[in-house]
Amino acid sequence: MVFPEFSTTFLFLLWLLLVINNGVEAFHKIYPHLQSVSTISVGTQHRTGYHFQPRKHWINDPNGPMYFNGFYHLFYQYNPNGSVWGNIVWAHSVSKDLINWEAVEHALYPSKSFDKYGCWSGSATIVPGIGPVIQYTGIADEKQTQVQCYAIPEDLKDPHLRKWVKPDDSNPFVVADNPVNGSAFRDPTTAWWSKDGHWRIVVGSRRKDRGVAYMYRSKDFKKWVRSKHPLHSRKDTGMWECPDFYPVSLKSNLGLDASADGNQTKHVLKNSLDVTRYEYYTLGTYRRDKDRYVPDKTSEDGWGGLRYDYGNFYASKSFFDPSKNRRVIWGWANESDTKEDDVRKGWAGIQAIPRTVWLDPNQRQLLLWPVEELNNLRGKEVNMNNQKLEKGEKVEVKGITAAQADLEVEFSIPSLEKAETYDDKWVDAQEACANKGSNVEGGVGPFGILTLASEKLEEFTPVFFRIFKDKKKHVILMCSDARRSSLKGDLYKPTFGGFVDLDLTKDKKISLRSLIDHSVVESFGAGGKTIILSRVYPQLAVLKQAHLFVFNNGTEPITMEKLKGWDMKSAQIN
Ligand code: DQQ
Repeated sequence: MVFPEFSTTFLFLLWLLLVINNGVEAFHKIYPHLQSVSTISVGTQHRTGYHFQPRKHWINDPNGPMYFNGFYHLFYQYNPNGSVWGNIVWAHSVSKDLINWEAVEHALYPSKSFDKYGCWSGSATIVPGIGPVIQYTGIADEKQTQVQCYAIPEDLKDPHLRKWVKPDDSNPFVVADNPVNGSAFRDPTTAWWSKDGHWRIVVGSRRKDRGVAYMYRSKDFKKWVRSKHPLHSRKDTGMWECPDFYPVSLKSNLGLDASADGNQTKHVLKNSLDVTRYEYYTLGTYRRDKDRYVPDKTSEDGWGGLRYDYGNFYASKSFFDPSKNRRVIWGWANESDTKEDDVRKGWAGIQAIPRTVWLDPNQRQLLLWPVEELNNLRGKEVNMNNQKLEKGEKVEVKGITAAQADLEVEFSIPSLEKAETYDDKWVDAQEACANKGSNVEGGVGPFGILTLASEKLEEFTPVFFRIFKDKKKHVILMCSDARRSSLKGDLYKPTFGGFVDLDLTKDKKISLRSLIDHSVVESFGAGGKTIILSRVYPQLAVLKQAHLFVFNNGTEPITMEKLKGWDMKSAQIN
């Protein structure tokens, strides 16, 4: 994203957020009168079949994901009393496979003077000899002063770790001291250990309009001191929420523990930007000698940087899963529905499907892919191979439940000759997607799929590629367009878009996987290089009335080399 007069724009956005939120610093929209309106009956039409959600009410950030003694744990920000943000506790579910979940007691809720006004986001660290420790942000007063607190399991022998206690010793373990701004100081990361005998964590913050990752270190995991300088900071990015900092291997697809050291690694720093409600990450080097993180020159450090997801995906958090030697990322997908409808349907928010993450062999970006356990939900399968799609042609994928499906398609493009010239005036991929929608005829593309489509196409959510020529190379655009997703008019219907960093000149093939689940279309382009999650609310294309098509609206014919589609069974969730 390019902001020409950036600081002015930034200040305007910040001012707008402050006004909208009545002086409370940004984050979630606040509706005091709806915060404790409990639902009487839950609307089922758009509930998901296999994406994680509680039985009712509001959910936001994933918190403290971890694997311990045979169980995955997912905690999440939750309002037990209503379908908008407020009354925040850490709800808790446990799982053997990351897909089917059992709800247990809330792990953290306001109970101490230091978290009387809320238990906000944080992370878990498995500390050798101690066990899991949760570090989270407590809201200590009505002014929303943020302090960092910790909790440990009451009984390590309980496989579900149902009860958590907040020891009086060293709690809160950090309060903001000069120059840290205590009203913008939250979301501690998982800790990592270094050979100098210290644990370290990062806490998100901002100094004026500079996003900051303050670093703290400790020898005993109780007393923490702030390092001389932050791990990293960046001007004009505003408040850094939910930072995540972890190593990735240069050698293999396997994940690494947060403390992994050595010269065969690179580091990732991800921040969720409160001002835009998008995230970005950089790849870079963690200079342990200097205690600083330095992003690579190939990674843009700011608003226009790389994203895990170019759609509705925020406050993500990763963890290392030692049982499968992988790193897994969770992220929250908010509703795009109106507040009134959230309250009416009695629930709001889902978690995206957990994604395994590793470094792209090109070393310029990450790759993310749904955890393999998701495939266990695949039921009936359809196959359509070697089908040519001429300009304007579309074919229906029949025989599966299009409202709850998993689809993998591989397209091949005979020639790139007809690719249109990329217009440099487009500010970003999202704008290019809005200008060149799925119905706008092109040279190479648009081609892709029409998800959650009604029979006569009054409603559909297209996910598609379009290929352009630029000065030196081809530009591949991937779009997920919610503009025609619902006959309901008053919704947020964005045209999300991202570029795909793929060299098409070699084999001229590109793949697309889409996880379709009633009100979510989660799409993975080119094996997880570019991902877009859209939330949509069709009125006609629901349940058995939903259809799925493959289409080409470019003049160059496209071949659908392989298509596999599956009915997805519902997961057992909570
Ligand atoms: N949500 C939490 C905060 C975090 C924000 C509050 C991000 O800790 O900064 O519910 O969505």
